[in-house]
Amino acid sequence: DYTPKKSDKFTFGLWTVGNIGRDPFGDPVRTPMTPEHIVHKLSELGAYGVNFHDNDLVPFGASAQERDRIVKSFKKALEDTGMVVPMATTNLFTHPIFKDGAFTSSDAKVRAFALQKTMQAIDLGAELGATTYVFWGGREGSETDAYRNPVDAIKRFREAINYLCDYVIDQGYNMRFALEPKPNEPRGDIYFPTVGHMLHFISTLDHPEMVGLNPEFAHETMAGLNFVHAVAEAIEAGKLFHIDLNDQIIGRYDQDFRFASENPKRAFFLVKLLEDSGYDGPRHFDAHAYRTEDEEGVWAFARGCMRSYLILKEKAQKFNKDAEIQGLLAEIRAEDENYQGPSASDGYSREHAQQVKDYKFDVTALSQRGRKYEELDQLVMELLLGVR
Ligand code: GLT
Ligand code: MN
Ligand code: MN
Ligand code: MN
Repeated sequence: DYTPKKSDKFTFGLWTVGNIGRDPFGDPVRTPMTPEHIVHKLSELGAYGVNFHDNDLVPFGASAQERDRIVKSFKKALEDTGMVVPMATTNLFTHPIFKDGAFTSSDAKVRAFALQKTMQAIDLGAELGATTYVFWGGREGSETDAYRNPVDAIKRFREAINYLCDYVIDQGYNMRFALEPKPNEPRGDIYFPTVGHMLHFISTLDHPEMVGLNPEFAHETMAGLNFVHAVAEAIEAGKLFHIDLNDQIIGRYDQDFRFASENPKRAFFLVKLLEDSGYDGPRHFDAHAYRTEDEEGVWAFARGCMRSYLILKEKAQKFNKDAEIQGLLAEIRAEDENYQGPSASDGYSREHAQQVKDYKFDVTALSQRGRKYEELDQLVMELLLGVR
């Protein structure tokens, strides 16, 4: 049975199930729910935790007393349900002050305000137990490069992240940063558009060990990229600190569909990669219900995200146990494994290089060998389509 358990570590953002269905062409279609109500409902559905932007919880400009009252009531909902807050983040995109960016804004006062807002939000996250802090720079970009040199934007973003790492260290918080790339929307182009761009950027920071990735399925997909490969690169670099799961059609606007609703095959390879890799962080759904839905539809959406993950996880286990699939894989790998000649994994030496240069390859035979991937992929499809 596919009923989620806390141990599955499914999480949702307050802004995801809380999405009221506003879009660029239309007004909200759902009434806002309180954070406490969301926590209770998600817990009933089997979720493990909830994430938030500072302003999902505490409205922009709230007084200190108001903040404390809100946090107290939210903490009570967490205590009553056993729900946790694994991740928190800052809203650096809704308020008009961020129209030209936050950490990369061309206005020094706006950049300093973004630091102030983020440190306050980090304090809030730490108070509620968050150990991962996400940076999604939705407004860090441009529609025209006529004004700001993009090299300056990169330097400013680095200064801000370095500064905030020092802040976390100085406060003694148990917290790591996870940077979330996106190619565009809401800006025409966003700086650091993909996982690969972010990985390099991280290697230039003062505390690279504190900073990793929060890749999102929809974001690489919008750019026409293979999300599974992007996640693999993050995993291999030891940088998969968090993950945003949803679905998306290539080339469209930012859809944030229910997980696995659009491309279940890609979702399957993702779940398989996550499960096989031993990733043990939260499985966070950064998605929202169709605008056609009422509150009941929102919970159907949330249930669907978790259920599809568990179904695909079971499929991944079946893939690993299926005798025909494993037999075919073994057959495909046999020649590779039986190769006795010199290879790159031996490491370089002048003598070894000479051996490689002298080695006689049967180029014709190697070129003519079929890979049997059609057969293998069809087995995967039949597994997914439920006839295996
Ligand atoms: C926003 C965005 C997401 C980010 C969230 C965190 S906010 O919904 O589309 O991808 O993860 O800031
Ligand atoms: Mn997103
Ligand atoms: Mn996201
Ligand atoms: Mn999205």
